[in-house]
Amino acid sequence: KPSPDSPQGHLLEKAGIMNKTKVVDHGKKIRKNWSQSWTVLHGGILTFHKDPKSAPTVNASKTSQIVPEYTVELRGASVSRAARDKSSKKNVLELKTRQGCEYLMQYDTESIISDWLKAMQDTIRQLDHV
Ligand code: I3S
Repeated sequence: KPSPDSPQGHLLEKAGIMNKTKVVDHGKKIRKNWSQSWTVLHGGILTFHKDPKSAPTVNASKTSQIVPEYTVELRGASVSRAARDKSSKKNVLELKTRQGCEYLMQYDTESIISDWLKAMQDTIRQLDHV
């Protein structure tokens, strides 16, 4: 049953720290720039927040954690384990959007990465039906 908070019904929600980099921007390959990100999955949107370490001052670092860097619409997206040639890092996910953007997401703890993979796949599947 749709709730006021999520008009499209129940969508899984998840949040945590991830390493991420954008690799393709609207079809154009871009240079990797891995950074840590507070990552939130809510209402079919994945939001990567800015790396607090990139903040210009110590005081700004708290607020920068809540500033979105990328917002990714999961409707029509696909996510899977990245092929080995995509990164030398372990536990890497590849997220491709309908708009032709691609992101890599990585975390050293395998269980955390498999939970994110499952949550995003479930969300994408649910979005197919609404
Ligand atoms: O796929 P690539 O180009 O080997 O990715 C690595 C580079 O982006 C590298 O940066 P510079 O080429 O600017 O020095 C990064 O430091 C590495 O982390 C990238 O590779 P991994 O395998 O970590 O995704």
